[in-house]
Amino acid sequence: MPSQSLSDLPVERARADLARRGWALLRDLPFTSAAHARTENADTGPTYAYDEDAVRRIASCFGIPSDRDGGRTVWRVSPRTRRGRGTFSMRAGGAGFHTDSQYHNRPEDFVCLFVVTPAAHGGDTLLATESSTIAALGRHPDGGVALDALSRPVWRWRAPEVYGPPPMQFPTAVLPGDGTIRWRADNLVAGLPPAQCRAAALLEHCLTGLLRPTRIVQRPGDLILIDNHRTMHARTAFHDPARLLLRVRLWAGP
Ligand SMILES: O=C(O)CCC(=O)C(=O)O
Ligand SMILES: [Fe+2]
Repeated sequence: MPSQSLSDLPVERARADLARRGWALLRDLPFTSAAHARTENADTGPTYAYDEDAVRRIASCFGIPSDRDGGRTVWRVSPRTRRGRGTFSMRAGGAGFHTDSQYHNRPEDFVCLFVVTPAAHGGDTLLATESSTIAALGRHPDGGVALDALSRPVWRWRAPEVYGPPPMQFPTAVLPGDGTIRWRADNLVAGLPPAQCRAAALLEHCLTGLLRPTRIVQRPGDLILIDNHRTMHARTAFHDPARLLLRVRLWAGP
């Protein structure tokens, strides 16, 4: 696999992509090493080792790593629970469109997904910006009503149990109209009023049916860099227990 040294990373190009379109993709980065063939099943492809210091150094080119949830800056995203409802980073299967840390008053600014071992099949990253989400809502006859409900500061989310006691969250808007978005459907607080339930369902319908997301078929050595205020991410279904990503959330630099 061709790879570059840390000093020739295309940091400026990635920053420009991030600013212009809300995400960036860097390929063949030097944080994965020698592949180990998976002998048990020729269909699955090799697994890769990784250098956590290199991951931290690369992430730090784009911001300040956050250890707020889980107490560590580099979080392994790999299937390790059979609970179908476990948080996205701990189970196999698909993940719906969301922004990270939506349950905090101030979500981190960027999310880095470092691809160590992609799933043998599936597990692709899907990306949807705030503007493409509003455009998708606009393609539905009830989209305007939903957008009105989504723009009100009345939305709250439950924090995943694995991260400890939940933060106290002030209600906030999903689409406040300032170019940002905050969303995750499966851990909205329970007992929403009917109008909010309808808006949430319509947004999910638009995200699955009326949106043309960007799709990234992952490769070892990829860094998918996401503006967590402007772009949602999702993943397609997968089963491969060896899939491994490393997630680093970042605060924008000073
Ligand atoms: O597994 C993925 O592709 C993304 C995981 C994710 O969105 C997360 O851990 O927040
Ligand atoms: Fe995520």
